[in-house]
Amino acid sequence: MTEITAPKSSLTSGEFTDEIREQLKYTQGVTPEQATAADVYVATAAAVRRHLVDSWMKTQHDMVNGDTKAVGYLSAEFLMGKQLENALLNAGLTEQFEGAMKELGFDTKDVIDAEYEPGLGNGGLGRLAACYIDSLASIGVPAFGYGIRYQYGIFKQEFDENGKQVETPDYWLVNEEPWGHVDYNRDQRVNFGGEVVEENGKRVWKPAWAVRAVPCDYMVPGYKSGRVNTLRLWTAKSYDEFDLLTFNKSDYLDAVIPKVEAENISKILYPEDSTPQGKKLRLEQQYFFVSASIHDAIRVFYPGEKNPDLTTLPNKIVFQLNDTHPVIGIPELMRVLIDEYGYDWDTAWSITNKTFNYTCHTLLPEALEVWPASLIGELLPRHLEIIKKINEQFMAELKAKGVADDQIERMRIYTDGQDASVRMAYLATYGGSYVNGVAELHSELLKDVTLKDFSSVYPDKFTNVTNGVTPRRFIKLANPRMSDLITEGLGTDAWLSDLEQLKGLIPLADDPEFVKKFAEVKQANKNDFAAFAKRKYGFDIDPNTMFNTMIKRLHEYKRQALKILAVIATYADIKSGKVDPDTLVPRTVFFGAKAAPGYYLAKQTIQLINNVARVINNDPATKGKLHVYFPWNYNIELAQNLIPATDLDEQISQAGKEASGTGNMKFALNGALTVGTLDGANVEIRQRVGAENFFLFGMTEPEVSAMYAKGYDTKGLSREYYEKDPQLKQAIDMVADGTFSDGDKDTYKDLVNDWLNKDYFMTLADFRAYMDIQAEIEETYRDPMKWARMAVLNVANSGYFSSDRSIEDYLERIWHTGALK
Ligand code: B1H
Repeated sequence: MTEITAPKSSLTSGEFTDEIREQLKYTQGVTPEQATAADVYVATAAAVRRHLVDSWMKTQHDMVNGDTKAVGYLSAEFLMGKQLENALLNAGLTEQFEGAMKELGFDTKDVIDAEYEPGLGNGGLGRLAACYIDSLASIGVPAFGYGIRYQYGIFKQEFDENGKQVETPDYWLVNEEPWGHVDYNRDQRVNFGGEVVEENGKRVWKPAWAVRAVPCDYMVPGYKSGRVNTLRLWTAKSYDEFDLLTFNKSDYLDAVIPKVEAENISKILYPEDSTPQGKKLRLEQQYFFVSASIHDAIRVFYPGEKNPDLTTLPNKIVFQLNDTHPVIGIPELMRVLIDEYGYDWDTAWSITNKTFNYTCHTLLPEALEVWPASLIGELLPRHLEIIKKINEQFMAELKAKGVADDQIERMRIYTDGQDASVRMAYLATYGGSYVNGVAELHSELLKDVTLKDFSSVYPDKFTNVTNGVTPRRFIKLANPRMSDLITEGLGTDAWLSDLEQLKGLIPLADDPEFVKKFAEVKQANKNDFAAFAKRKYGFDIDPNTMFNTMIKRLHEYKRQALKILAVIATYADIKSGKVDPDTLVPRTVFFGAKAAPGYYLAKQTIQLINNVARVINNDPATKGKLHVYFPWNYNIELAQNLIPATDLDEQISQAGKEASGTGNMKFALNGALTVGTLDGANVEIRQRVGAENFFLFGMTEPEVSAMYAKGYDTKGLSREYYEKDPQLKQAIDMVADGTFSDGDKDTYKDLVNDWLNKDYFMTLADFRAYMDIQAEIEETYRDPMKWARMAVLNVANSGYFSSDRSIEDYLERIWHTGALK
């Protein structure tokens, strides 16, 4: 074994060029003269991988042979983004790459662009998983990310001529994908269906069909840690390939069906964010990757052992359940221990309980997965038996603790009766050691509302870990200019692995020279973004306007509707002459958002935004004063380009609905100011950057609750706001009267109807406060040095929101492990 090495700075550009040439020749089969940027990308990726292999092997060796417990992060989503630049950074090869591209005559941008972005996640939850595996490797904690290698990631979003969202498949594997290594020799068998029979007094599962889980391994290099972990994503393959060869000619098409069905399991990512669909295929996906991963961990940690002592499993690995999606892992580990390794129930329970922990990412009741017992019984009959037994044990335990009968009834994991079902969040809470929310407010609400019955019985299980983001991708790579300025200001680049060091910038907020440079960086980023948007979308953006951005999934609770109504209101004021456009701060409003394909009101909101953009951008009355752009297909690349160019970030969800948010952290760390509600991690951001450097508005969570109690959504109270506020009324009337639908009054009728009669997320009730804070924002923006100073203070005080800190919190509060020695 070679020693762990810090990133190799000793390699010269010339040597790296030779390595790339060699890959071009022996792998791609092209000369440097024939090579395209795509060839060079693949060759460079292969060359970088080679530099990581020794550290990867050493990390695995140390993990298996040492006594540092590993982390298994079980997640249905890993939204990784493009890999090349990040791998170069973490391997310490960025400069060599730049030199090599010069030598080979390629633009680094073209080569980086040649990579197809893998979209194996929906949004925040998937991106958080990606940030966490980066931080685990950077801190040096041995870890596996376990998930699914979907063939189709999150859909590609386009807009049709009416501004409607159109979804097209994201076949990210069209071209060579140089990062993953398919390991056919480390496959796992995953069984489904069939029945459970009694044999020699034992329950024995006789499955009806099986799928072959084949791992594809991705190296996860730590930043300057010399450690490289593994992201293991499973692909479903059929065992029936062989039968195809013996097919009866007339049955050829039928002969292929089992293969197609088996391979469907890893075919596509469900594009639902927050509202899971209780579909059979989805449960198959969940069980598929979780079962394969658990067996894989046993294989890794007890190599070659026929009768491993699995009572030591909790000392070898701790599994983190990323939301309810992998919770079937709890009955699966029970089954493996009892049926496959012969442990008794109590021993198996003790092992399982110590091995799992659960992170909840939501407060929306509809987002907590509940599976029909009939479906679990059909696909996983043995698991259903185990779940029922867990439920019985649980209820007996509650009874013994003196919990009241009605509370016990409410807490059932398995609900009896006709519509018998299994509540995965309850199973996870009882079956694991710890439950955490993802921001302080969220964790409090989890304890006090969503899982109140559980926290009253098991208060010590509950904890908080506030989310974080990786500064390597979201500061260093996304914002190189600001990174250089920070390094210059602090006199070191050590902040990249210890983000609290940004505090050292606080005194520089009072240094006009530094603040001026900071403002110049923002301006340069805005110029860059305008050029990028011209190239990529054909937009003509004026970089000398305020860049005001709202990028996130389209969901009613996030309230894109509030933002667009405010834009419409301002537009109306200009049109009616109520406001002289020359008195306004010129502003460019950006939206980026995908809607779940079946989410009707969200899709109508997208259509409305697109048409407001069309009307406003073509109206001479607002030219140079107010513009709206909606770049389609919001993804990690767009985030990396737009966040560093943004002046004002929108985090305007209804209080009590956004579990944390992570975009809010990325913006604050890139020197954008936030306009936001007291929701999710906004609360903690504001606490840290200072109330005077944050634009707060809107109802608080208790005010929202009181408003529901008054019957806001059930008694149609939103209409009062509409009637009483002429500016709001005018904005809604314009949507209704066809201003943004070529005169057609029906286009947005369901949206308007919802606003006026239900408005569950209280957009109308918060409208006035939102308009008022905009006036304050404008006044502040008119003083560029003041704004830039506030932005510096946002950066300086946001170091807490590094995912390295989140991981340290998980290590201390939940995982009880640490870095490899
Ligand atoms: C979050 C999800 C989610 N919470 C179901 N819940 C999904 C739920 O495929 N599904 O069915 C997919 C995703 N995602 C987000 O997690 C929260 O809304 C954010 O507030 C939070 O920042 C993020 C990471 O914790």
